[in-house]
Amino acid sequence: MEQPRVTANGNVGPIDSSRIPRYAGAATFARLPRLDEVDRADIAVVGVPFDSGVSYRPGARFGANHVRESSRLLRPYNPALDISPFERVQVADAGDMAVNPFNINEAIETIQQNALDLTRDGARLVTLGGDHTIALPLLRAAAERAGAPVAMLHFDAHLDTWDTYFGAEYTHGTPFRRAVEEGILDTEAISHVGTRGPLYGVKDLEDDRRFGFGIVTSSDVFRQGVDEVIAKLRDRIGNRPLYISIDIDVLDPAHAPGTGTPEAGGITSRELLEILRGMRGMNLIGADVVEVAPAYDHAEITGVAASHVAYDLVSLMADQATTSTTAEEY
Ligand SMILES: [Mn+2]
Repeated sequence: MEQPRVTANGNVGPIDSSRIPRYAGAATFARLPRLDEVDRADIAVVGVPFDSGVSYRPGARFGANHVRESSRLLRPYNPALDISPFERVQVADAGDMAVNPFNINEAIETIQQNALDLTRDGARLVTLGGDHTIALPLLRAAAERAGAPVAMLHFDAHLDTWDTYFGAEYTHGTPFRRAVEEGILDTEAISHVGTRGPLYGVKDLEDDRRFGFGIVTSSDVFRQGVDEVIAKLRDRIGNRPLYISIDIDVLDPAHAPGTGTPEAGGITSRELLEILRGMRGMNLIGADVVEVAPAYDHAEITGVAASHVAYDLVSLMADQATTSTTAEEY
């Protein structure tokens, strides 16, 4: 079937929803073209169907396709940032990485290599998980492309800086300890946002602080408010190359029931989107949205939240790529 698309400035955009209803046809992210249909992309949205690193509920291997299905209603103009991201730059859906579900070490190597391949010509990646294990190889690739350790904002109910589970070093609860050990994070500029819930002990927090992480808890977002949180984060990160990793469980289970390790008392999808929009102008070089597990979702609540979050990440990248305004000037 013919697929009429909205095009502008030489960029091939979504399928024209005035001619083909949004619910028709195979899903790509925001109904954008596949990467093989446009040959090149400034921003590539890619899936990683991998959940062999989870410690509780499995199912995030189905996350990327669920987010694609839930992204059909994304429209091309983002009023919150006053930008039409798909007109500004070429955005494409790069499909899924094919990773080994039975060998975590091999999967991590595959993800790192695929991320390097996709960014060879300067494209920025927004990756849809998959469980949080995948952030480690994505950060390795981001640091290699940046030529330096990268700043990171990590939105999550959990720290993900634990050491091992059942002796395993590479799991969805350990990627950021490994990343600090590997020297790929700029430890002057790394923060968790939205953490909450019980820990194994106070040593979890002591270790985390020793690695250099700042923490904005879910309570901090509530008590201090979004604007104060944004100001603190911007101050800490400055113009450094920034990677944003978003575990959808940073949202309260009311806003994201479809995830593997839910915790009560989370931030709202409105707060998450507002904090992200507050990062406008930052040097955002890569991002991921992980831990969407559709088997526990209802009415696409989690999928819709994740797809809007990914849309705002794409919008931030498109904005930063096409304006000369620096982080300090915003
Ligand atoms: Mn996580």
